[in-house]
Amino acid sequence: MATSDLILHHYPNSPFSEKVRLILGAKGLAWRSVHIPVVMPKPDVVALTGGYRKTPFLQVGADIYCDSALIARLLEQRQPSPTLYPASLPLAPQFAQWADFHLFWCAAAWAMQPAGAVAMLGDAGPELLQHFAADRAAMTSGMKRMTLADAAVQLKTHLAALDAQLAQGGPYLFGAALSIADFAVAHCVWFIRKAAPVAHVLNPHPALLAWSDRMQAFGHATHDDLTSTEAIAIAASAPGHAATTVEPSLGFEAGQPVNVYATDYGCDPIAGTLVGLSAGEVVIRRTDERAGTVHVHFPRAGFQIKKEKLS
Ligand SMILES: N[C@@H](CCC(=O)N[C@@H](CS)C(=O)NCC(=O)O)C(=O)O
Repeated sequence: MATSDLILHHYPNSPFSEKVRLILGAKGLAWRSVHIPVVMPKPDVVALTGGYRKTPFLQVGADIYCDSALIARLLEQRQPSPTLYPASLPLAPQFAQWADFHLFWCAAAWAMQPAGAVAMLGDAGPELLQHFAADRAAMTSGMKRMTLADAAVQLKTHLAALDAQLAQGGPYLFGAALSIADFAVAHCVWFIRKAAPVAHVLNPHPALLAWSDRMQAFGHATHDDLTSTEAIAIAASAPGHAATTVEPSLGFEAGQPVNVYATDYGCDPIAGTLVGLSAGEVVIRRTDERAGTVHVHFPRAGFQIKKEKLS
């Protein structure tokens, strides 16, 4: 197998990783796989991302792409077919944002109710379950988490709407054209299906289940394994970075020290020097003892940039 320069840092049970794995599958892009820890601490993750702790992220040499929405756009550049952004569906990315937040948190609260969590985390044991719960509580400390009662009623409403949409013929959510919206919903449904004891919530929705089978049939494309130490060494020895510029009139200047924050959860600041900015992306340069000089990329939507002194 030809070695790919696309390195996905992920873990098997991660829904947003499944979203990216299925996109890699649909596009037939070979990749390299680094398994990362499910909970903090994640020293090898932080060496590359500078503090972004969410899963997944994608590495290409010394460029680090955070957030599945941005990773999807990079993969689209690499392999435009099948497109994730058909011209006939201009609202697909906005719909995907809804699924990645609202549908995801309903699905997560439903799937991680005690019976589902035990099935998902399996042989983890009570200590690990507790550690997992404390880790996720810290990650979402600024956010109002859904109760199971909230999630149950909202999830059922969303699932019924998705099923009714697909029952119009599909084969994809918005008809003949596959789009990023399909992948953003697919990972939420996949997560519920993995939580087998509570997956019955999907049973009244045959069109949704058949579509989920179709999405999973894209598979994950060919990939081989890499250790996080090897991935860090690849960053350290990379010859340079992807070209990037700070566009004018967006409120910031190249070379400014900034902090970048996710605005929903996992909002830890990532400090660096601004080297790239557009309507779609913010890029900072930072240096790590082991990884060397890396460029960390974030989507502009869902992230805040603040001019601040480097700490
Ligand atoms: N907006 C992010 C969300 C990523 C996300 O929430 N991932 C979950 C796992 S699927 C996570 O980071 N959980 C905490 C962790 O893995 O440490 C994206 O689209 O990539």
